[in-house]
Amino acid sequence: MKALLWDVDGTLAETERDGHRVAFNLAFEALGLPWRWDEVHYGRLLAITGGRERLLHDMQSRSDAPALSQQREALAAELHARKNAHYAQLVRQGMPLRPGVRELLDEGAADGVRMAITTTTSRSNVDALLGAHFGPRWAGRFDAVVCGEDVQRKKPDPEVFERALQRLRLGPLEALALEDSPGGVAAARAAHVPVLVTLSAYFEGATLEGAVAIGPGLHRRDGWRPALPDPGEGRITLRDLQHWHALADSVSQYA
Ligand code: XBP
Ligand code: MG
Repeated sequence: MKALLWDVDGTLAETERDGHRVAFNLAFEALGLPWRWDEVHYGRLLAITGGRERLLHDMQSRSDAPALSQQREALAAELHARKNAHYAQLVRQGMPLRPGVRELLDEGAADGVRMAITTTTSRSNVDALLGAHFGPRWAGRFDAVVCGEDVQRKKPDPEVFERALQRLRLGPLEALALEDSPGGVAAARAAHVPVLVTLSAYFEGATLEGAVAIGPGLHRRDGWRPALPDPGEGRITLRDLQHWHALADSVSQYA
């Protein structure tokens, strides 16, 4: 296991429920639109990757959305730009990393494991979140940063992982992806990258297949499937990831 490939939304922080969703609603309000996305509705919309794509999808079921597709595109672009500006403000005001994330990033770096960001959110959103936590030179902590603008097809397409592996010059089995959602798992699997799932608020009850391990978060050692040989107190460590990563070779789910 030579690299960790980190998803952003839901994996590094609860940015979907507390960040993007809230920011979309602020953008609707700013443009005088009566649309509001509550937590349940937004959860359904997460099946559509990409904020602009999500807006266009939602407009299909709104009678007060513009009739012409060109107008819809323009409105989605405007809303999306505003949403990202609100999002950046929200994360600067304080958007905690999920517990155990910072510790694992630090441990991996100290141990020589390479780090990459593999997200299909916009680069400005990643910059806002990681800049708030690690300062303006946050990108120096990562050997590759692949975002929505860098791919032609967003998750669940494997392109984001393929690009990261190219940049790292690694094969898929030399990496471990960290994800929180079915779409992320599907993308990693399609790229033949072993994937571990730290379930986020929106996907706690999701059925996920093909992950090397699924658990409630990197801050605890219990509640994981498959269970660790030595559960108990404490957070998930690099050694635990290596343990699960080694299972990927033996259980042949990635063959
Ligand atoms: C997350 C997404 C994004 C965000 C919103 O992708 O689907 O669309 O919800 O960000 P990932 P944008 O799981 O790969 O991080 O508005 O920038 O699309
Ligand atoms: Mg995610």
